Order: sequence, then structure tokens, then C-alpha cells
Amino acid sequence: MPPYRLFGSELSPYSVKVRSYLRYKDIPHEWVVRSQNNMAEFQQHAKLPLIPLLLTPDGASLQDSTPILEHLEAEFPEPSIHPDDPTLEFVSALLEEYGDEWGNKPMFHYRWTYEEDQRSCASRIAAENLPDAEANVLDQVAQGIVQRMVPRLSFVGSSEATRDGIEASFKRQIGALERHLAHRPYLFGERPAFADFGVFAQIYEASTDPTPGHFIEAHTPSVLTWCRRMLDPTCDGPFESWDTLGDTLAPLLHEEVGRTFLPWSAANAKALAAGEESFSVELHGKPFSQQAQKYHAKSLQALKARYAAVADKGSLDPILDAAECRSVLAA
Ligand SMILES: N[C@@H](CCC(=O)N[C@@H](CS)C(=O)NCC(=O)O)C(=O)O
Repeated sequence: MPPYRLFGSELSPYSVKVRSYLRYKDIPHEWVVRSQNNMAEFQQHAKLPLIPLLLTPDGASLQDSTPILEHLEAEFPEPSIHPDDPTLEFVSALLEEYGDEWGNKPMFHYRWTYEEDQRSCASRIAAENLPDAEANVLDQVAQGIVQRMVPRLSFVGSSEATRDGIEASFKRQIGALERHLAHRPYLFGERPAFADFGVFAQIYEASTDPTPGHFIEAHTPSVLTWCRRMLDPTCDGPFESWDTLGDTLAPLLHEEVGRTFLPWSAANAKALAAGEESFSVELHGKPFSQQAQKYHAKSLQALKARYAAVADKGSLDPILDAAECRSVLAA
């Protein structure tokens, strides 16, 4: 049996993210699609009912994709997913966080808002969960999945009122990425960085769903090629420097991280600290309201600690200032 076993789903961005990392590092592993056939084993090891779940050779069970990658990186440092330049290393970690925390919103929004997407995803999830079931049973199960998932749209802040804002953000994100990836195979050059794993996973999932998938195919072909490349990424050369990356990476940082994700995450943390159940924040001139979420406040704290730990911020701070990111990170 391979030393690592990864319980996940083709429909789970965080699972696909960890699998892509294991493949990149050539870490021998078994990809186990979680289903009714192995649910007892999953439940025996999982502390939370969430995928991905990574079982390690020494008997540990790990959850949460970002700490999983960090844990593995310590054990399998080469080729590193972190650029040597501490400025780029931080920018990459910031984008990884953006992908996980904000990039998930449009993915989840499209998936469970539109009927065609609901049907497509629910039937794929049902087929994974019950590999031996007949078509009529799968149809019933898929309907149940839709009923369970649609109310969860509120957890990501997706509603009639936020629909346009979320979809505009998605289009800004992949538009900026298209310009950036037209000239390079990965976000920071010729090998994948931490950022690639977080950002691609959500867009890859969206690319498999009908509504965002058609849009990506029609408008951002380089993004689609990158997503597919990231399913099994390879080290083809060095990371670049900010001198060559900045032109097309700065707009993504500014529009999506500085003007969208960070103000939203700061407002979420502020609401939790004040004991409020929901919050509203203006993003790109429009109000965005949702229930406060504890997990995001914890991950913002981790990001701020990472920023504080950058010893020499001489070249980082001007980049973060230009992108309107610094005030939240330094607060
Ligand atoms: N922050 C976690 C998020 C994990 C997560 O939300 N997983 C989802 C699937 S993408 C899940 O397991 N949902 C419950 C379920 O599918 O049963 C990570 O990075 O691993």
C-alpha cells in the first residue's frame, strides 16, 4: 500500500489542491475517492467531517489543505514551492490564501446557484458517493444533495444581492490571470508556487461546471490550460523576479486581494471580535453582506503573522501599498 493515502473528491477543490501537490513532489500516494464504501474508515480517522484527509505513513491523520502542504513541504523541500526571495514568498502565500478563502466563493456560487450547474455537480457527487448504485437511485440522491447544498450558499455570502459582485470578481480574477499566464506556465515562472495550488484549485473546479466552465473556455484559454497543467505540475525552470512578474501580477493583487478579499476578511474578523453575527462591507462600490465566519478570521490572523515575520519588508511594502493590501496585513 502506498505510504500516503488521500481521501478526497474530484469535486472538492481543496482535495484536488493537495493531490496536485503530492503529484508535483512525486510523493507515493493513493487517491481514495471518499464514498459509502470507505466512509467508516474515513470517519475513523477524520476529526472533522471534511475532505481532504491525508493519512501519513507514521499513522497521523491531517486535515486542512494549507497546513497539509506546509507539513509536507517541511518533509519534501525540493523542488521548493516557495521562491527564495522573501518578498515573492509572501506574495505567493497571500495569493494562496486569496484562492482558498475568496476564490472559493465564485466557485461555490456558480455551482449551487444555477440549475444546470446544480444538476451537473450533484450527479457527479452522487456517482462518487455511491459507485454501485442504479441510475434512478443516483437521481434521487442527487436531488437530496441539491437540497442540502443550496442553503449553504449563504455561508459563502452568495445571495441575489451579492450575485453580480461575486460574478464580477470571478471575471476580474480570471481576466487578470489570463494576461499573466499568457506568457508563463505558472504564476511565478517555470515551476508552481504555493499560490498556484490555492488559486488553480477553485478555478479548475469552476471549469468543470457548466456555467463558469463555458465562460472560462470562451474567454480565458490560458487559464484553462494552466488549470489542466496544475493537475500534474512539473518543475520546468526557475521562479522569475518581481521585475518581470509585476506588470501583470500587480493588477490581480490590487483588484482582487487589496480591493476585494482583504477588506472583506478584515470586516469579517471585526464583526466576530464585536460578537456580531453578520457584517456588511463595501467592495468595488457595492455592499456585500454575509454571516461572519470563524475559520476566515483564524486564517487572516495566520496571514498577518506571516507578514509580521518577514524580516526585511523593504521591497515588499511598496508592492503591498500599491495593491492596497498593507493596511489590513499590518493592522
Ligand atoms: N479549509 C479546508 C476546507 C475543506 C472543505 O471545506 N472541504 C469540503 C469539500 S471542498 C468538505 O469536506 N465539505 C463537507 C463534505 O463534502 O462532506 C481545507 O483547506 O482543506
